[in-house]
Amino acid sequence: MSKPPILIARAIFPDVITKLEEHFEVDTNQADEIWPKAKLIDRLRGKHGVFTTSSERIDAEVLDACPQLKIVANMAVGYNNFDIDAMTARGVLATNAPDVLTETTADFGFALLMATARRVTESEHFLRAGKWEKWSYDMFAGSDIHGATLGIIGMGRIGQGIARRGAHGFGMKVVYHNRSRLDAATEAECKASYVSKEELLRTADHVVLVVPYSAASHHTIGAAELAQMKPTATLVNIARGGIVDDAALAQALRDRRIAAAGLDVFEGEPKVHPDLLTVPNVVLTPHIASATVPTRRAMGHLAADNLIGFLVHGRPLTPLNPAVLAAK
Ligand code: 8YV
Repeated sequence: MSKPPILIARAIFPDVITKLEEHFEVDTNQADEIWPKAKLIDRLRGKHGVFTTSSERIDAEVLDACPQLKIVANMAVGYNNFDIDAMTARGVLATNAPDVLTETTADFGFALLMATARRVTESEHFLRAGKWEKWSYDMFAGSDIHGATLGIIGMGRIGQGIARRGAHGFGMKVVYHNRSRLDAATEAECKASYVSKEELLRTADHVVLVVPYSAASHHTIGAAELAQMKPTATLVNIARGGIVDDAALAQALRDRRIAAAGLDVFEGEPKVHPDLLTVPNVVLTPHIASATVPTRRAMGHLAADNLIGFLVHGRPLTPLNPAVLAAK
């Protein structure tokens, strides 16, 4: 029997490709070219499944051009690159890659928070530029992490990981805001208290954003919210570009409306708002929160296992639109 054809839309670990080749006729983009939509459609025609990253947008136009497509497996927990309704309407299954990246991403959230609050990159640039001539009492004096109030917006698995690190590791007071309140046991485990968004912005010393991107979460932080924060506060975004109004943030950083920001994601990335590149009090990283070798490998294998689970055995591991399965 011939193997079903699939596409791997971006470069990935060779062992993930090998695993998929056992079950499928595999077309790859191992050169890791950034395909325009027309090229993606061209390569996707006739394929039964596709392995995507969050850079590939799968919408109604793509789906209509590729009617053989049965499953889109994202190597990412976030799936705002998918039009889920369009997939469900056409009976196409969507899967993501949750859980395997939770702790790694929470680690990075903390790394970015600490680098931001303690001005790590700003001071390194100063040193590398040969400007370090003497010690002085206020040189790169930042703000404390231990004992401070940590405000987390978006208290899913990664948000909870950041809360646990803050509360248990650094003795922080943790407050959170989320669409729904956590159960009492989870709140106790994270030592986190539920507050309104306004109270969080007003009281937190450090605000970390871990909310999924949607029309409802677009510009969760804009000029009005930045104005509510303490002038000594830091803001960290490891969620998605578009959660923060980057132009408003650059202005707030320039005006010292808030002390500093740490950003791993950007509106329109990989382009970065030019004003963010010129303000000194921001730490910028290129969307690497999940980037450890074991975690990226686990994400790749989970996406592959979803393709195999569904197309070979009829049982995907982490479906996003299970209504498609029920309709089969
Ligand atoms: C990925 C991410 O690196 O999982 C997510 O949602 O943003 C990152 O972990 C990236 O999206 C690759 O698909």
